[in-house]
Amino acid sequence: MTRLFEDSEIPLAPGAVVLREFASGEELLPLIEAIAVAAPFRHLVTPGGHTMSVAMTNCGRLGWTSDRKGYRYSPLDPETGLAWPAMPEAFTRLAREAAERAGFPGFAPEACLINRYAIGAKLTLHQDRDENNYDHPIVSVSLGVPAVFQFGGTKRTDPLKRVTLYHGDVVVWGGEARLAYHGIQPLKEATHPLTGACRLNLTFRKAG
Ligand code: MD6
Ligand code: FE
Repeated sequence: MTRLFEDSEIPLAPGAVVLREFASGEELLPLIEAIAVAAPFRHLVTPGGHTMSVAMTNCGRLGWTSDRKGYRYSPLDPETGLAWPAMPEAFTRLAREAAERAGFPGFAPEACLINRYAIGAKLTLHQDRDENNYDHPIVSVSLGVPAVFQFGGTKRTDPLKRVTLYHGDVVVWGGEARLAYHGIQPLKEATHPLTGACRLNLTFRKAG
């Protein structure tokens, strides 16, 4: 594969870095397809009653889910009543290697949330605060159509920076950036040879 940005690391904020083209979509996409057969993508409802535009599923011992009662990590897929599909070894390895590159050695995620964005889908500004422990980083992998990631500070009203995330980019987010507000702007019309008119994102966490 040609790697235009081989090994380039772009600091976003203290504790947050983009590793350009760190992940191989060719390896990851068939694994995501297999997970989605066992645990289909679905549009979750927020505690406020809104249906999310992003479709989600999970793999690993715990999965992130939402309904009218709140956000939580659950060992079972509420849709099927079954355990989430196991986390593929290639996922665990990628997350560990990316975290290590960013200065967080020994990362062993037990939860992988998989987000699927159609054109126009977005993720409103939020903090990731449903985990029990903020000492571990989050590793986030972008695949398919590029998206504009926005990130601010620990207050919703802090000024936002924007960066476009491309196929294969990995963001590692920890330390003092761990509780920064962030979101994804509405996906612009585009197609990617491997995913079509769609963006996929994997976020790896240690939840407990
Ligand atoms: C996404 N990502 O990229 C959504 N959260 O589709 C996130 O919400 C996120 O990229 C925490 C850390 C990194 C992330
Ligand atoms: Fe997030």
